[in-house]
Amino acid sequence: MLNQNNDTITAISTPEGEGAIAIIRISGPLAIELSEKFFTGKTKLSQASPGKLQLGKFYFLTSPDSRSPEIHDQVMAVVFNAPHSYTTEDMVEIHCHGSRFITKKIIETLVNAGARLAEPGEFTFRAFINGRIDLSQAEAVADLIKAGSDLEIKNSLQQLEGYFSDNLKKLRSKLVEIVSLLELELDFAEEEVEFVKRNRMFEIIDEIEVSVQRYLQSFDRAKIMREGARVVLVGKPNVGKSSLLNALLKENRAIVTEFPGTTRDVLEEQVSINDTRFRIFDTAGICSTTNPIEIEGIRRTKALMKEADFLLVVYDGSSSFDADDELVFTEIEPYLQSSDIIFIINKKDKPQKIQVEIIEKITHNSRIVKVSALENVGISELGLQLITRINARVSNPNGEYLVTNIRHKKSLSLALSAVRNARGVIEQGYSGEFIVSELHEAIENLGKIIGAITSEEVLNNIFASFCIGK
Ligand SMILES: Nc1nc2c(ncn2[C@@H]2O[C@H](COP(=O)(O)OP(=O)(O)O)[C@@H](O)[C@H]2O)c(=O)[nH]1
Ligand SMILES: [Mg+2]
Repeated sequence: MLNQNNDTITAISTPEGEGAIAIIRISGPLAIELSEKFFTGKTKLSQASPGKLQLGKFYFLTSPDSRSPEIHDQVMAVVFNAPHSYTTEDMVEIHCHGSRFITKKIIETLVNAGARLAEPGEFTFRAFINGRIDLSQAEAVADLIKAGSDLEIKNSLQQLEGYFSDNLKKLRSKLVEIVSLLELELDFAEEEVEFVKRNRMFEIIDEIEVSVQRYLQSFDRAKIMREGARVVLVGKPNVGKSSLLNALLKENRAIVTEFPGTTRDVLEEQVSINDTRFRIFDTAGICSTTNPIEIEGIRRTKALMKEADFLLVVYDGSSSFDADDELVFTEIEPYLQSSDIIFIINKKDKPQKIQVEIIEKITHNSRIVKVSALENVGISELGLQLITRINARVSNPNGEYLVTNIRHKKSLSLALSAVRNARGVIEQGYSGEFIVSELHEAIENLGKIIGAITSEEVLNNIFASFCIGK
């Protein structure tokens, strides 16, 4: 549990192990005084100019109360005076040689003199508790440390520099403003005055809805970038879904047979074309059946469709459109608007029997791709089309901030439903207190992201994921 005391804490801030140098941080009211006892340089640390490295010696304790003149390390020390430091407290950093033994000795020396070992993330926690950064900025620190791509760095920096928090604060304060006016209105209930014009309220609600929705969509995009787009193959049995997966993978991963219903479970493969990553899911064919194994397979197919970023709907060109194809269509219909769908007619190497006009009607004349998975015809074009669509979906030309944190996403979703409920309540002419209650909900959820209102449990969870010394 993170301690809210302002005692003096210390930890090694560089990774464990041997290295050229290691850095030990000390933060708190005694940071300078404690370090000064063991450091000898040209200038005393209490008189050192802040932010400037001082060359000197750091002496270790050899027994509980004595330091030996021989046993020391040559170090650089730097002082940051409160409030101009990472934690806003007095801070010292000791840059010593990166030996496990030396770092251990220095920490032991400082702890013996009265410092306490810092908990994971405790320096950043202090920066948060002391108001230097808000919660989403603290989380950005952890993200930055873990960043593995240009995009992740850019995004965590936007968050760290407060771009995201500032936007949320603005949205939140607009809500706070209407809520306070509405509360005033409730106080003067008998006089039937309207302090907030309902139209103005709709305007603000619309604005918040649009912004929050955009953030939520950015979460999906970020997820595609990070994990790869989820592409799900659907169609009735035997149309060549598994063959198509194999053709796309250029290897025989999925089992292909002439017996319908061979793929009873979901198969996932990861493919990378031109640096775009995607995950292809081969599924059990959709058909009317009483076989319990097939029924379970179809249930999983449907569950997967809900999570898909793209659907590849496959038909067999060599047979006519039948009841099962119809069933496939019923299943994908709800996704026609929201998901990206590519319609594929497979087996173009065989004489064609399918009524293309039926599919054209279903697809509202969107382009249908004709391929032969068996003879590898049209497959690379299909791959390219997929990539173009994925890239169009994830592209971020304006360098927009992307929400990547699941905690933020959850709070944003709750805030979104609350403002939508508020709109409903106003439209139905409910009294002010119902509007206030929904808007409070939205305010609270936006506030949770920046840590304006946060439970201790949430805080502990967040900071526990940090490394020691950060
Ligand atoms: N002639 C021809 N046969 C194909 C083609 N694609 C798949 N098949 C055959 O159709 C049958 C079913 O293929 P499969 O990939 O298992 O279909 P799924 O049930 O949709 O996964 C197999 O015998 C495949 O060899 C194709 O493009 N042309
Ligand atoms: Mg199959």
